[in-house]
Amino acid sequence: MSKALDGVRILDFTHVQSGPTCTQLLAWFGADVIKVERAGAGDITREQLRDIPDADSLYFTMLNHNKRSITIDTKNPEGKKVLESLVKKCDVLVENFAPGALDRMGFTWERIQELNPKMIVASVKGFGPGPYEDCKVYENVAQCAGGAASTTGFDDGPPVVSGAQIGDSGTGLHLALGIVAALFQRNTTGRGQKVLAAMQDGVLNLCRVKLRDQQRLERTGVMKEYPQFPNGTFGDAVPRAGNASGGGQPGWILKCKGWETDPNAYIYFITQAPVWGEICKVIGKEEWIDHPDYKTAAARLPHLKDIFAEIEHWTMSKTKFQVMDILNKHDIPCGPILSMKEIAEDESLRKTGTIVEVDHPVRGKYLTVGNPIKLSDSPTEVTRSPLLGEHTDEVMAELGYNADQIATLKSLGAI
Ligand code: CAO
Repeated sequence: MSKALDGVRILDFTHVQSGPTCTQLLAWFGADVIKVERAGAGDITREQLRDIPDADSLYFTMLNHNKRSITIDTKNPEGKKVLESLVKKCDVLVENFAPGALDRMGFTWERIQELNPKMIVASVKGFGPGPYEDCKVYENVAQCAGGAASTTGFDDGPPVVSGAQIGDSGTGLHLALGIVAALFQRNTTGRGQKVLAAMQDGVLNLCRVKLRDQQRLERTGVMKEYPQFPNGTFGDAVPRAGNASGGGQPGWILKCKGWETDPNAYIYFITQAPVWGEICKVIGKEEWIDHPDYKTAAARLPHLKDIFAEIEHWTMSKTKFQVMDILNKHDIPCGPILSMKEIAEDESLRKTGTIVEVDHPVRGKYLTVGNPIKLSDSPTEVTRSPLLGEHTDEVMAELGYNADQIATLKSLGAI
């Protein structure tokens, strides 16, 4: 079956996590992704957090599926020429070097335009133009600068970063959308363009509801669904809200049977207004259905702590999966706190291709997260990440170099 991005060639100059997430998605949609790495070393993540000596790390393999790898020393004059040939042949150059690195290599936007006016140049940077534009940035820096850390955690504790890699993988996802949009626009303009996704911007985009709350707070001085209401105090900035829901239906994480020994025996429980009566019946508090303190969503807001405590009495008598089964029969929204172990063993996620087992010639079998975006006419087949330089000869031949030329360039250390 054909793929959505068949025929699109990506010059993948990405490393670590943010850029590789983006190009992996493009590869899954069918683009030919040619990853350029430095000979001998390659993407630094190949050797980071290794669990098997001398095998590419899971960090690398899980972010670089379906790609080809070519080694080029882009600071070597002959290597630069090879890179120029690739620029002429590809549709998109994706990079997430530190600010200015591509220019220092001699590949300014103007030079790339000279070589290939249709080329789209897509970049992840830590910050957009402004005081921090020259800074190097990693995941948690972006979570802090994008508003996620100040709004995550409990109000009596310090800011907290999330395990979800919203700065790196989140920005890679934003960049992928920008690239596809630029490819679409190129169909009518015939021109390439620059695509920039700054990690601070990407995180802030995902924290949109907190900027909403900042403005609500400034107008009203209080947010009734926050745990600070009614007995705590609000300052002048959005406080950390613990496990409160970010939406209009109050929610909290509640203990389930076994919580004393199992750190994940919890469930997220949402007191959705339309099913309030059902909630009262399930937990055995029918008297709350018409009680003036509990009857309406507005009346319940000052009593949320007591309400969740009462619901928790009930959830603690059952496992999180029993709670899930019972609540779903009543259309009460809830979600078990699943550990990575439980997710890795989840049969239904394997059936949909969201969890995939991949075989690798050096490390053997491992699990990865497959494409979370499913296209009915462009199914994803996850193939293993390339070994360093595995496709150098193949790509060089496609660029028109013969075997002698390839051997000469290797002897010069250019590829
Ligand atoms: N041949 C020769 N040189 C190469 C090369 C190749 N194939 N590939 C890369 N290089 C060079 C670059 O030209 C650059 O050299 P100069 O500094 O002399 O110009 C150098 O390698 C490394 O680039 P870098 O500064 O990007 O790498 P770093 O490890 O010091 O920094 C990071 C890493 C992630 C902090 C930085 O790249 C960055 O801020 N990127 C943008 C934001 C981002 O994506 N962050 C998320 C990373 S995922 O957690």
